[in-house]
Amino acid sequence: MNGRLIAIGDIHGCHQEFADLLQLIKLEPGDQLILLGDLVNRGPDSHRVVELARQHGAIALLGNHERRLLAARRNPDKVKVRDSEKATYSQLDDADWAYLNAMPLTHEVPELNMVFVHGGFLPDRSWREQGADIVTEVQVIDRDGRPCKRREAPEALPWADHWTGPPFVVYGHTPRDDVYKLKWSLCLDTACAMGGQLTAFILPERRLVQVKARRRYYP
Ligand SMILES: [Mn+2]
Repeated sequence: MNGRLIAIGDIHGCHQEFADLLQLIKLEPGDQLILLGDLVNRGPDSHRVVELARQHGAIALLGNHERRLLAARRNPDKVKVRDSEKATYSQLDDADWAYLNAMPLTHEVPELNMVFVHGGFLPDRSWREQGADIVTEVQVIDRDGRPCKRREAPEALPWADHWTGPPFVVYGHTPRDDVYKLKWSLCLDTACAMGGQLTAFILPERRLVQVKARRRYYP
């Protein structure tokens, strides 16, 4: 690694906050951005987020929102675009779709013993074997060991509470008021589209940088 590695949590269409954050961290040539998925939907302009990501050569991981949009585009007869996604769907241009289409599920940095992913992992099998239905979706693990959303199993613990590493996992997808840091994981989804903050984690120095959302874009 020459420059820094900069991971950023769920941007969700908040292009102004994304630009603000890049300015605040003084992005330099040689820095590598890793976006933790869910670049699109909820905020004001998904196209501008994806365009900015492309312009900076960011590695962007597949989130559940990109996955659903791609499924609707590939299989329009089977997967309907939700009303809440129609604006995004019509904003994205061919280059944006190609970028979404190429998004990997995970990004590994062996020299830091770190893996980046949108949602998370189940603790009972190798992270490398886990598919998109798990790694873009999991928030908590229910009593039967299944990956769920928080609202589906309100009493269940976050997947990260079960994760004992290595590797150290940096992820998004579960919005909270602030980062959720445990010994072997760090969640960077600080609910920007809901009026929270957009968070960057800068490596190797392990520094957090945040910008406040200009307003609440999503209920
Ligand atoms: Mn998500």
